[in-house]
Amino acid sequence: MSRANSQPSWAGCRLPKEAGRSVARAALLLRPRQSAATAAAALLSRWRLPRAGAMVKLAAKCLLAGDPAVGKSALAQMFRNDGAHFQKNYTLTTGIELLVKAVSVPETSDSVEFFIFDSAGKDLFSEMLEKLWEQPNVLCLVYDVTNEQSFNNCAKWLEKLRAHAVGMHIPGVLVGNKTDLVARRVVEQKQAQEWAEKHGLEYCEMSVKEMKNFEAPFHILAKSFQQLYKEKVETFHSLA
Ligand SMILES: Nc1nc2c(ncn2[C@@H]2O[C@H](COP(=O)(O)OP(=O)(O)OP(=O)(O)O)[C@@H](O)[C@H]2O)c(=O)[nH]1
Ligand SMILES: [Mg+2]
Repeated sequence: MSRANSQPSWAGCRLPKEAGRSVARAALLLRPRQSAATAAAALLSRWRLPRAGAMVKLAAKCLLAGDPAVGKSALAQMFRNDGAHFQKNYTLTTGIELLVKAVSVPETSDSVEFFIFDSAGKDLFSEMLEKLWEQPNVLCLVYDVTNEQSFNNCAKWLEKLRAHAVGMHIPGVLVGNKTDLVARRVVEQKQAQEWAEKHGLEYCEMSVKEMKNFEAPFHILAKSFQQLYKEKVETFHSLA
């Protein structure tokens, strides 16, 4: 979403205020014999689309989900503090903690500001907080490579996300955490990667404890989200 104006949402991306107004006006201005496409094109021609190549600042609601104790909060804190602090003691999250941090989209001048919703993994709490899952833009789904159940439950988390984003494409990344616990590992990379691919997710592994790769999920999501935004803008350009 462009942060220059207020931000109506459109299929997971946010577009400038004029776009929202124009599209809303399309219905009103549609004349009896005019097709929807013609009306939309007429209106979009009045809306100034971002110039190709212009620097874009996007913002995205990022759901951080997964079973209890897989390391979601440790990841969120580590990411926010640029690797300065590893949360050694387990403090069960009982609600949703909101963290905000911007990242540059790799190999571009664009950036994405993530509003990270660090969600409770425990069912009792997560079910009470479903309202806060509404209108997500991206998903960071974490499991623990030493805990098979946490991997198996990723299907449940994904289903839950999709119920909150019917008809929308939500870029997501599956993250295997705690790779430092080599001897205790039970979920192999290949297995998880295949599952991620099958479900349309990117994949990466990390050890928050060893500060390995903890920024990777957000870089991946920034790239995917920016890509989605560009596709939406191109679609609008082609209509205008
Ligand atoms: N060995 C190891 N431990 C980790 C790693 N990341 C997190 N932990 C530990 O795992 C425990 C649980 O971490 P949290 O981040 O609180 O887990 P969570 O997913 O937020 O759990 P809920 O809030 O209950 O959903 C803590 O004791 C962390 O220190 C890691 O990469 N390696
Ligand atoms: Mg937590």
